[in-house]
Amino acid sequence: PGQKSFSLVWPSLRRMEVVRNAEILSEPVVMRGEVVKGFGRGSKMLGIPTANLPEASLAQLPSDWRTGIYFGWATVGGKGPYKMVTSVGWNPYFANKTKTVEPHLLHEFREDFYGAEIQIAMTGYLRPELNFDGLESLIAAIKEDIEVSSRALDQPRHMALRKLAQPQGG
Ligand code: ADP
Ligand code: RBF
Ligand code: MG
Repeated sequence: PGQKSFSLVWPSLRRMEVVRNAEILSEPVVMRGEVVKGFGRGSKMLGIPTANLPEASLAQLPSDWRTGIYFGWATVGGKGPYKMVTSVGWNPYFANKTKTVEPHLLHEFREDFYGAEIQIAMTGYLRPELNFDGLESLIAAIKEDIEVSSRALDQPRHMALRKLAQPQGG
């Protein structure tokens, strides 16, 4: 049973860590912009597309806003709100030179929506951006972020904040 308990214990420890940090923000941050092109790594390398916000929109972040993985709600072209999880920072795994804000929407879109107006409301914080020993670990972490965020956003106190992502600000 020694080995078996290891494989059972590790995933639950990791999960507990992330859940503990899935906290609601006392001051949610709303951002908007037109979806721009990035390096195209999201869909191609990770299988997880992210709708990058323009660099200029970073000015909408409070100056002391910490980088990391956030979650909340997003509307695109007036549709939604959809659940979303957003990476804010330099993607340490890829050592990016510029800071990006990249929301992944928990919704299947039939087509790309480059150029569309996106509005995101970051209402919760999950974890800092991390480096990983390989692409597989990064992908696994992102998938867990998506699961944890989705469950957190089902809670009434998060549902109540959906209106923050409305195009007019709500
Ligand atoms: P890029 O580096 O150009 O951002 P990605 O591989 O991250 O490329 O793909 C992002 C694009 O995929 C978005 O700009 C959007 O048009 C499209 N897309 C399709 N489905 C989604 C989704 N569920 N969440 C975010 N973007 C999506
Ligand atoms: N990149 C990292 O280098 N480290 C991370 O911890 C990390 N976490 C992410 C979590 C989520 C939910 C998402 C959507 C992206 C994350 N990324 C992270 C960014 C990822 O590297 C980036 O989206 C791709 O490189 C495509 O631009
Ligand atoms: Mg992207």
